[in-house]
Amino acid sequence: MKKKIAFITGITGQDGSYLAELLLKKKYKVHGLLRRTSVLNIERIQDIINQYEKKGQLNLHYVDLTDTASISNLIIKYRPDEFYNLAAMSHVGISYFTGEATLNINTVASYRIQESILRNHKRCKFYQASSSEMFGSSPPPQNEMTPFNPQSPYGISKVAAFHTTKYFRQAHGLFASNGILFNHESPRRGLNFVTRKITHSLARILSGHEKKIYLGNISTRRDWGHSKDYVIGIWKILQYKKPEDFVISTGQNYSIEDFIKKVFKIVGLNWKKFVSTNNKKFMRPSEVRSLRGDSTKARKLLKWKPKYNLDDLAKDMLMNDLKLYGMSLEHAKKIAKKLSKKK
Ligand code: NAP
Ligand code: F7E
Repeated sequence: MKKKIAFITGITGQDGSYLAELLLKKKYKVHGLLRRTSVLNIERIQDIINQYEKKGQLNLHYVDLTDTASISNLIIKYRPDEFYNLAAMSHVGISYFTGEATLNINTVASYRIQESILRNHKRCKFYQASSSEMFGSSPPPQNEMTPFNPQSPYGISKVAAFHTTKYFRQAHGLFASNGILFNHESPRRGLNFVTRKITHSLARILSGHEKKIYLGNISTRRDWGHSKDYVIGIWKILQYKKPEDFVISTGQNYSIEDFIKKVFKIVGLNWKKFVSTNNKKFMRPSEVRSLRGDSTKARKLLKWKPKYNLDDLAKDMLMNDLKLYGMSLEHAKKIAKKLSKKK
């Protein structure tokens, strides 16, 4: 049987790397679209490059998402079955400073890709990485029927890309679906998202590289899952019999403070002595206070459900960061004991 061909933008990111692994295991031919950077940024996909590139099952292409021809040429040449659009300026806090660029990559690039699919290869299915940030100030629980009230340029860009996807579906008959994913994390999460900042900084504190973690508002609440579980949801959305929009979430939410407590408890350290909060640099002009997703639709129609809970996730992330600094959990606990006595 002919192997399915998938395109992934954002393959070098957290979700792109896990999704590529999943699809390669399912025998897809994967084409990763990446941007040129002055320093090669392929750390998260180095293992699959080693395993699959020579066999021709994984191909990487330089593309500029502001350049329609660079996208269209690849669609025309390889005629993908599925197109996963994961590339984005994905940091909400930074989007307040780079609003125009955020809209260009997160919204206009999505429009460009879908228009190119429509013109060149209409039977290609399209996935748009939509986000719970679109709900913004709408109170939880949020599901597919909840109104959007974005609170940041990032949220606005994702609402516009969401509607772009619906437009290509409804007006032009594309198989174009939105996955409305709530926060999801992993050992591959970028270092400046709050969960990874906490696990990574704790590893740095225990290894003597840092003294304190400086955070912003720790009272906000998020519904956190594991990226490994969520990429399965992403794939299932495009395997559904028709294009639709789905919320993917755990249904539980916790404050940032709860997450800090969980992580520090793993090594037995009192977090209050090591965390500074309400630092101006990390406060946002408008906050999304509470997100908790109702993913009943995905659980019922896609038979999707997460395996990881927040304790598993926190442990997975912390163990990885301890390892980066050459520490086992036992070793980390011993250092924590010493630090507790010192202060
Ligand atoms: P991520 O780790 O930040 O990865 C983003 C990817 O987009 C990276 O591969 C990045 O490339 C690429 N990218 C950024 N700007 C680009 C540009 N100008 N041109 C080309 N590529 C560009 O994000 P993630 O957590 O994997 O999230 C994947 C997608 O899901 C994003 O669209 C995000 O907005 C959305 N989403 C994420 C979450 C979440 O909680 N993680 C929740 C809902 C929706 P570089 O590696 O070169 O920077
Ligand atoms: O912030 C607060 C911050 O940056 C979570 C992206 O993947 O999920 C992510 O967006 C909360 C916010 O994620 C710090 O103010 C406190 O209330 O980890 P975050 P996010 O903004 O929820 C959505 C669903 C996406 O789609 C996005 O792409 O934590 N917070 N102190 C802090 N946040 C950061 N980053 N750094 C702090 O020091």
